[in-house]
Amino acid sequence: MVAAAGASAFAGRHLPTLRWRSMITLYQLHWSHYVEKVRWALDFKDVEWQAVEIDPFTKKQMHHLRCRTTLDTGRREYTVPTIHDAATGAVLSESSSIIEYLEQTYPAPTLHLTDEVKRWMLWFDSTVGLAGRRLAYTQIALEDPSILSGLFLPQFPAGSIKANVAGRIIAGVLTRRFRFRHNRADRVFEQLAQCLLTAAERLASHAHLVGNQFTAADLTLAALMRPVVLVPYFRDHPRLQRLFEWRTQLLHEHNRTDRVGYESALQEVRERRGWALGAVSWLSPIDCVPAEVPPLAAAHNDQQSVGRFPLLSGPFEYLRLKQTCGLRRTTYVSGGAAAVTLTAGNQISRHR
Ligand SMILES: N[C@@H](CCC(=O)N[C@@H](CS)C(=O)NCC(=O)O)C(=O)O
Repeated sequence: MVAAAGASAFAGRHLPTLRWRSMITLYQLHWSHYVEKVRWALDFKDVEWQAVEIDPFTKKQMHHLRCRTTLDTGRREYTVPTIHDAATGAVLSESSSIIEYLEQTYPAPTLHLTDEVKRWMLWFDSTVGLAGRRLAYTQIALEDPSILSGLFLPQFPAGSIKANVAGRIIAGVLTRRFRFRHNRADRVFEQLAQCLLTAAERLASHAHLVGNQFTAADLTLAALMRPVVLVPYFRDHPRLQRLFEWRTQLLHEHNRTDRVGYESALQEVRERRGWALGAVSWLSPIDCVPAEVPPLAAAHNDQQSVGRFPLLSGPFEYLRLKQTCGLRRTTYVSGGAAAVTLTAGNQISRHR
């Protein structure tokens, strides 16, 4: 289901023949949208790289790097993307810091890292990246958790009992890690809508977010929107259709793969069943006023500690999520907003 699932080393585009010349090692979970942001920057700058797929549970491939990120909770953890540049000895995590490093070390072609571009990047990292991940995982956990074992435990054959049970346990652990049960209280939909609608407003009259050329801000938005496509509330949002088109066009121009395994897997399930969890019970139509891009000093990261016994507490969290998530079934129509009925505002009205 997932390309290269289970591989311990995942080839960059110049491997394997040029492995000995590789300059940058990219530590990754291949499905991470933050990782895709860095892969895209590396390819754009035509820097040679190789990827190391990490174990998502132990992250043991990264332990020698001693480069951890500080989460919003204050905990310090290994995160991907992290790079090691053999040419300079630099080791860095945080996708936007990595892009700044690449821009300084490999300046051409440029990603135009002006202060304005950096502000957009950090806002997208802290909003589109986090909220998109949280809401897409919520959808998968509730619609078909076995897809999660395809990502985290690819050695379990798809469709097997093991994969189904493991998927539910992972769904529980992720529920704790990303606070799925608090999506409403944390106003995750609203924050994501405001950021995307602000970008959409700018892109309605410009081809790029900043200036007249492709910058790291465009790259960041297009890469980090990938999980958002899985969330029907946004996928079918009438004021975001042009933004999705802009993204598709940009991916096409830059030869980026548009779809990863978990996305196709969920789409297949939705098409087979004919429904998705597409309606959000508590949301009134979002009449978003575009925001100013906030001046952030660093990207937020909302990952939480999963506690001491996540395998025991996870299933209870998952059951409670199912009871309280507030998502309702809507008819699933593949291919976008065209066939969707909407109320006067933005809320999808196809309850079954
Ligand atoms: N702000 C960071 C976010 C990085 C991040 O959260 N990466 C996730 C993968 S999407 C991760 O490393 N997760 C490891 C874990 O959950 O333990 C960036 O821009 O690089």
